[in-house]
Amino acid sequence: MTIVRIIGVPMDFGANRRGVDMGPSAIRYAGLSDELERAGVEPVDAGDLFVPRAEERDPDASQPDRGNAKFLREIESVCTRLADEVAAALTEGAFPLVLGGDHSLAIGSMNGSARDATIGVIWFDAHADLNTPQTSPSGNVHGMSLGAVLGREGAESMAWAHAPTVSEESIAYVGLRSLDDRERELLRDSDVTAFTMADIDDRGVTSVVEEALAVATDGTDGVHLSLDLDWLDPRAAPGVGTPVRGGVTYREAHAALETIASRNDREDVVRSMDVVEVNPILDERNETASLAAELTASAFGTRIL
Ligand code: HAR
Ligand code: MN
Ligand code: MN
Ligand code: MN
Repeated sequence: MTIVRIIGVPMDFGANRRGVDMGPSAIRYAGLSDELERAGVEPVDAGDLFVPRAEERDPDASQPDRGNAKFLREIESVCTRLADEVAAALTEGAFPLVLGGDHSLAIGSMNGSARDATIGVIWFDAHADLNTPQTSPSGNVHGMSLGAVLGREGAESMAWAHAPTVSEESIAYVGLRSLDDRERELLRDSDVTAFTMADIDDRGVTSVVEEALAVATDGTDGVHLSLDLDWLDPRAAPGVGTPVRGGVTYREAHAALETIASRNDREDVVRSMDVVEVNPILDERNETASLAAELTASAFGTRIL
């Protein structure tokens, strides 16, 4: 039976709103382990990584020459330790499931997943997270995870984040609908595959996810799945810091993750996953955290019959 090692990362250094640091505990409280057991895998909770308290840190204490990127030193420290944890889980034969926390943590999970393998990435998100400290309008590192991992121009101050075994050709976005102007240019000039909400409208979420899987598995050893809860429509997932109208519905989200599960049933392709951006302070009765737990289980194959 697949052992799923749960790694909590209570970090909000990469986001502009306090609260995502409580995500891991809200998702656990919502019954993640039970959901995973029902999906036929064995959860083992490794606890939370140590993350310093934001109140004790100065966002600009990083380095003045590092461009527009807040809490860069703190994020580097967390992501470096997370990469080690993810790589260790894989070496020991477990599936690393990372609970966030803000999406900057994906720098750590992708680096860990790609340490001894060439990986593809599927990015369920309203946002592309392709900024660099040079292009970011906000300085929030959760909007730069992929820009940094790809080592894009302008991300020199984040050289530690570059994962050479992740290439643009093996990355697929699903559900994009909010890009900064500079980010749109970066995306157009890249070899990353982007399926927007309009593609989901046209072709249906199942076929879009199948295509994303084709992109991320072609020539790779496995796939890292990154699930940002703001991918969903805010009516289904209100507890996120940067909601964008027009996202996938509750049912489309399940269908998407079930499509991943059924592909994975035939052939093990997904090797690691993160579930990020749940903000319990902004949530309604923990429903976004519950949804995060449900969708995670769907990725492992919840069955109705
Ligand atoms: N693109 C914007 C920025 O860089 C907003 C990005 C972020 N929000 C997220 N990421 N939750 O997916 O600031
Ligand atoms: Mn994101
Ligand atoms: Mn997002
Ligand atoms: Mn590279």
